[in-house]
Amino acid sequence: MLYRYFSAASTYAHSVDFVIILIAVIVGFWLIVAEFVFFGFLFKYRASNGQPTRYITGEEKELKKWISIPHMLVIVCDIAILASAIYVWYEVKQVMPPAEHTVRIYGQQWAWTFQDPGPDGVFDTADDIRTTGELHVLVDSTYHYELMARDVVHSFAVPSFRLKQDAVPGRTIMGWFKATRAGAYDIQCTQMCGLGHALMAGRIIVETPQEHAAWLLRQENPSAPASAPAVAQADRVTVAEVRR
Ligand SMILES: [Cu+2]
Repeated sequence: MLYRYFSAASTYAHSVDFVIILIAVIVGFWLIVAEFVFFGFLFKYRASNGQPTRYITGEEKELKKWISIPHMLVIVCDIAILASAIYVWYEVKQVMPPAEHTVRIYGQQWAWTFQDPGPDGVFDTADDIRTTGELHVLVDSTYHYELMARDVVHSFAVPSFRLKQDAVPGRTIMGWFKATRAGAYDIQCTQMCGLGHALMAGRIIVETPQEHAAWLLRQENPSAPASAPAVAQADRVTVAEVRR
C-alpha cells in the first residue's frame, strides 16, 4: 500500500518530497538532541548519596543559555522550512504553466467523473468523452483541471503525483499537473464526504501518445483494438515496476 507514496510520477512530486524530508530531518535531529539533553540531565542531577536533587530556577544568565541558544537555532530551522514550503507552494499552486490539455473533474457522492473535451479540444461538444472512475491522460503533457463538486466537499488526491485539491460545491477550482511516468495510479477522495467516502476511489491512467491515441479511437469506435501498439507497451512503466 505504501508504494504509492514512494512512486513519484509528476513534475512537482520531488519538490513536495523535498519539503517532507527536510521537515523529517530537522525535527528528527532536534528530537534526538532534546532527548539526549533531557535524559542526560535527569541522570546527572539525580538524587544520590542521600542528597536531594538541587532545585534550579533557571533564572541565572548561565542557565538561560540552555533555552535561548536552542530557541534561536530552532527559529532558523523554522525559517528554512517556511522558505522551502512557500517555494514549493508557489510552484504547485500559485503558477499555472500553459496548458496543453484541459480536463474537467467532478466529485460526487461517491464517485469521480471526468470530462475530456475530445479531439476538438472544446468542452460541451458532441465528441466530449465522459468517464467514471478513470481518467486517461498523456505522459509528459501539462494538464489543467477544472475541479467541481456536485454535492458536498470532496478532495481530489493523486498520491503518486503529490497532488491534493479540495472540490467545493458552487466553485470551479483550477489546478495543473504534468505526469512524468506512464502507468496507472490511484485517485482518492481525502475529505470525509459521507457513508461511501471509502469507496470513492479511481484510477488515473498515464499513457504514451500511442496508447492515448488508441484510447481516443476506442471512444469513437468501441470495437477498435483494446491493446496499444507493441512499441507503446515496451516503454510503459507499470505499477508493478514502480513498486519494485
Ligand atoms: Cu468524496
